[in-house]
Amino acid sequence: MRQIFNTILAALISFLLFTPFESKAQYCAPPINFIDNSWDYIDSVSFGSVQNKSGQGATAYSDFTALGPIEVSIGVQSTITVRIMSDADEYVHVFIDWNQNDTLDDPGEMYTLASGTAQTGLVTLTYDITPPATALPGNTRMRVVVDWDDMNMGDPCFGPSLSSIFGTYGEIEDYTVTVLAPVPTSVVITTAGSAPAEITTNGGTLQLEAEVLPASANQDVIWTIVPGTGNADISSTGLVTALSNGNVWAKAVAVGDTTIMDSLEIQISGQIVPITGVIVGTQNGVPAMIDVNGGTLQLEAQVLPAEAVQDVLWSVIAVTGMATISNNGLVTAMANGTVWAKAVSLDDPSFADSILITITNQGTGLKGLFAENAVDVYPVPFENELVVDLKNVAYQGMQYRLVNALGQVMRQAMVDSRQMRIETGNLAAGMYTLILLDAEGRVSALPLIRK
Ligand SMILES: [Ca+2]
Ligand SMILES: [Ca+2]
Repeated sequence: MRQIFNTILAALISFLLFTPFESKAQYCAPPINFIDNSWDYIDSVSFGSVQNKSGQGATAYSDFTALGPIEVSIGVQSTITVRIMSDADEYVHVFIDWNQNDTLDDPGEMYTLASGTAQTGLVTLTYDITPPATALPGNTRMRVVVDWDDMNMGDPCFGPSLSSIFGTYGEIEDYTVTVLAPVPTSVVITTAGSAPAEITTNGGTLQLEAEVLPASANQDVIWTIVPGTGNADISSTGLVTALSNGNVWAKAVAVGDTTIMDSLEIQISGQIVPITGVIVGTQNGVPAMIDVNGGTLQLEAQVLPAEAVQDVLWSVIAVTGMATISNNGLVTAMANGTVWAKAVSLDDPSFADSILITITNQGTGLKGLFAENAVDVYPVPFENELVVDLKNVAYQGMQYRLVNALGQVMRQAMVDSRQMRIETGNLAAGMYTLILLDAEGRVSALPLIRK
């Protein structure tokens, strides 16, 4: 029968001597002088890379914190094996200070490997330990305790409980456990509030969120933007700011493993890009000339920068020749000479460019049907209808065109009757030119005002 070896006096000394070491500034030191490890002790501990056959210690407390590493990953189960020398009725606990606050028995920090063993002699105990998601990565303390008859009632400090007043039996071993953040397996990008993955306002923003899986892994990610047809900025917290229209990819790379990432496509519209210039040229860079009777020349306008709105308004300004131009920059020659073709940015009309076009080989030039009073036109100014009375002019093969101030053809047809009625109800008010083009390519032109 084992003996209680302490006196009440000794217990009182114990209380007085060791109470100061209960301070939580450091891990508590068990009162080894009052613990008898000759009957029951920790024979070996196996965990991680540590296989420590300690046997019966010289004292009832041993510090093995220099051994290691014992690496465990948050959320990943690891098995600890503790072999004890049992005198029956042994209570075996493992404490791990997951939150690293120097207290070993916070909730979730104690694992009970045995509660009153029946066997005597060497007994092997195992336990599967899964570090909780709240565990802090880094080195922390593990304490293995064998406590006969539960005299310390799960106290990792073997403090001044009633039992310790009379001395106690068992052994305590401390180790260092290295807690590893779990390795990321995937990243998932979503928009905050499940908003559509788009930005539609000028300079607008979109908040993104990245979840690193498993949830216990380091949640930090590095955000970048991969431009597509558009462009954007992204902050370190995943806030996307639109720069130009088109699509971009937002990318989040897990800090815990930079091979783990996700991308999300974002559509950007509504961005106003400041225009820096307009360049007008001919399609395929051909010379700026028309040398075929009634021929055409396709022009092109490039608005700078390329991501700016490309819409332009085309017009022609007669110099010595005459031409019309379509909405798409197609110039049609009408009379020999030169004309300027001009493109103005619709987004910012302060930017424009022009090209001088030389026109040759058109019929035999101008003809003054209007100056000769050979044709009557009325009313002047006109509004919803323009009447052209050709009187005695031979009009077979003759065309008419009604051209606006930009040189765009608004009405055109073959002349099919001596007295034509041209419907002009939906034309905008402003300056127009009525052009008669006879079968020989001769041009007569008359400026008119639409009310
Ligand atoms: Ca031992
Ligand atoms: Ca703790």
